[in-house]
Amino acid sequence: MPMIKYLNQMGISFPIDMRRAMAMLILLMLAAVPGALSDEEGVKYPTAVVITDSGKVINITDEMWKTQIYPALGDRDVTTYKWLTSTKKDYVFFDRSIKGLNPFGQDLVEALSHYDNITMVNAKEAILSIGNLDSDGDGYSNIEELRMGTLPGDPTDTPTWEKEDYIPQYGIIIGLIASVVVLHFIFRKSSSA
Ligand SMILES: [Ca+2]
Repeated sequence: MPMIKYLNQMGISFPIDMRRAMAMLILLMLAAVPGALSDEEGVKYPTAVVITDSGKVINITDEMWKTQIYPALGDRDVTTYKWLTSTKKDYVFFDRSIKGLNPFGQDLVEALSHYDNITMVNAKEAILSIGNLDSDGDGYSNIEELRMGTLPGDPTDTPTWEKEDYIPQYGIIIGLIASVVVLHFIFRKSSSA
């Protein structure tokens, strides 16, 4: 209970019922925050198999997704949108269950088959080479979506949806901070009265 402890350290005392109510409020809000804040560190990306034009078979492993392909999304030539810290980054190439490739991921793997190995530079070129395609068929090209922060492999995520995706996350955090500030002043006032 770091919040409560912090408030108590500030020398605020208040009736036990108020304390309980406040604890409930903070618990409810903290319960809602992890989904918005966590980086989902444990995600393991599925292996995709590529047969290159020269007949070589390459397994794109979790490690290769993370060390060669995802970093290409951080290249300014591709996009300046901060995909690598986005909560949606796992769904750039994969379906919502992260078990298989979405249409954009499939097009990328197809584009990668023209290279003899998977490097960050090749991944960047491959992403740019399918930039003008509209892999998910939602009317926005892949590169437009990558630049506007929507998923190029998910037709339900288009630039018009963008705002709805952000407001809930920040709303929770702003709400949490605001309620702590307000409670602080209420209790300081009541304890000095
Ligand atoms: Ca699209």
